[in-house]
Amino acid sequence: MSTAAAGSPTSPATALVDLGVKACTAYGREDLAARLGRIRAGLDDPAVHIVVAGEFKQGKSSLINALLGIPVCPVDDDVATAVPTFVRHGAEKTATVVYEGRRETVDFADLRRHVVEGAEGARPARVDVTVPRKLLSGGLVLVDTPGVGGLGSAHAAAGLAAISVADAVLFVTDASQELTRSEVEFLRQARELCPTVVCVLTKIDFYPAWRRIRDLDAGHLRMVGDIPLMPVSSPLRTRAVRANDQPLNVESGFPDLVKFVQERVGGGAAARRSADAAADVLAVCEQLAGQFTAEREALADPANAQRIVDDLNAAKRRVEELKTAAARWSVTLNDGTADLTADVDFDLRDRIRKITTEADDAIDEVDPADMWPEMEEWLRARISYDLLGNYTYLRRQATELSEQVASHFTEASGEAVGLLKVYNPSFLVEEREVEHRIELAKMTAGKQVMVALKSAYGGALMFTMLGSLMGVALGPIGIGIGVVMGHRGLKDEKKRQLERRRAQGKNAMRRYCDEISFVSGKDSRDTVRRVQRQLRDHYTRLAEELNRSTAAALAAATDTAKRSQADRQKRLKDLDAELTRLGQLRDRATKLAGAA
Ligand SMILES: Nc1nc2c(ncn2[C@@H]2O[C@H](COP(=O)(O)OP(=O)(O)O)[C@@H](O)[C@H]2O)c(=O)[nH]1
Ligand SMILES: [Mg+2]
Repeated sequence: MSTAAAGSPTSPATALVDLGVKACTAYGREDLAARLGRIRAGLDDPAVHIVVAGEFKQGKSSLINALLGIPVCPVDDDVATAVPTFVRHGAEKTATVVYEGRRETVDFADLRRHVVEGAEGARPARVDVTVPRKLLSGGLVLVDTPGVGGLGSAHAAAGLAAISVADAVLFVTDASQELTRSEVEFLRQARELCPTVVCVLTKIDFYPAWRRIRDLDAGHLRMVGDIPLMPVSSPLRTRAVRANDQPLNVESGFPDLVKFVQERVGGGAAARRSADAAADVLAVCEQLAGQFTAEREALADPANAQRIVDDLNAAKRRVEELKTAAARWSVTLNDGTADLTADVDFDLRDRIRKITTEADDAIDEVDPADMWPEMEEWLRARISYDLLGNYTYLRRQATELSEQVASHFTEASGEAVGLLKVYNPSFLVEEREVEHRIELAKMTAGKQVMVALKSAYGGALMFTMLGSLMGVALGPIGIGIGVVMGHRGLKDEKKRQLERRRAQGKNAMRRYCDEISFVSGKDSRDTVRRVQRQLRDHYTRLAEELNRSTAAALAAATDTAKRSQADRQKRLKDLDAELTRLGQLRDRATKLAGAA
């Protein structure tokens, strides 16, 4: 990983974290320095994923090519993109086809062969492409997703799943007609999963009535929430770039889109990362300052020194409890994980049960011989949406669990800090501070869950998972009407055969649903386990940090009794200097956390 360049959007945060590391090292707290080191590594890796989603043939691949000014993603009139393509910055054009478990470098010019529908051989999970383009040099990654006819399909859910770990979504719809109901529904779900969603209206060069469509779409978007709409034309942009024609470029609508991508998306992601980093620096400052504050107060007010030591002893016992296996946070985490597993499993079963009932009812109404392809398509779409619903549920519940665990720490450490506050109201500011701490705790709590989820899916793996699920065949259905039909009882025979087809159809649906239940049940149990591990490691480290901080405060406060008068004055001066320095670091961190 390269070091974030000076002048990058996260460089103020990097500088702040570096100062924090210096402070931790100076005070002998390599545990806190290590924590900030991990944060810094995160800042150094600025990958910001923009997923380009939308229905089949709306112009997703063309949009990426026009944005970059070079043909990267294959655009075709009759063949669809079948594999997600990740386009990153690189010194040279390269293309790597990623299969489950192996990677294969291919000729850039040959890319098309691998990403379109119907390519021979094993279907790759994704394709990684690098191109030397300035737009991407800050870490932007554009993800071209497979399109399919009708967003109600399995691919749409795969797209949504990728969106759940994306930094932004460019939703592409062309100006041939207003947003359909399924498109609006997709946007609604994307909005819940991703902080930044923008709707791009393509082909405005081709549809003269695009302004009317734009206005209609804007109306739909207002119902969904804060989603900007940007009309563009990819061919105009391509021509403008080739001819270096500024007015034409403006007409293409791309300057606004580029600005949005750079500022709102790139800037937004950088701001979130910076705020996360600042939150950690603040937490570290608090732990470092606690020690000095206690010592300072004991020195300044020898009559009270014993009481301070007693209080710190009590605080020490409280945070020591955080380290034991019987700690309440640990119980909350273990019980919560068991509940989460059961709840997510129940949610999945409940969804599948409803689907099965619906499918059975539907089959009773029709002759599967006529309707089977439609039923298959319906079932796949329905299941993939419910799988995603199940995943969203998991994510929400896991975040809540992490917040519950965090609250035990806010309580224990809050009490410790609150205790010190009594002696020095000037340093550890007002009540507002408490709310601020809870906000920060929540922020870190949610972040831990996302870290666990992202490490598992990495955006592309989710595609593969859903993709392979969708590959489960429903199996052929015997369509033997009239084959074994005798001359007698023709009507009865027809009825009997219809019943048999219905039973076969129901069976096939059940088998498919069982398979889905099994595979995704296992997947979500694994995911919950990963979340638990992440939370356990994070909060175990935090417990250890708090223990060291409290122990250091106690030792320092106890030592004050041994100091001579002259020594005391000198030490007081030193401590004031340290606290001022830490106060400055805190102020910087607060400002940065607030700026986001
Ligand atoms: N006139 C015009 N055609 C476009 C535009 N964007 C895409 N197309 C065409 O629409 C078709 C589908 O585009 P493609 O990028 O493959 O769509 P995707 O399936 O969403 O990736 C292709 O024939 C493109 O040339 C546009 O802005 N204007
Ligand atoms: Mg495409």
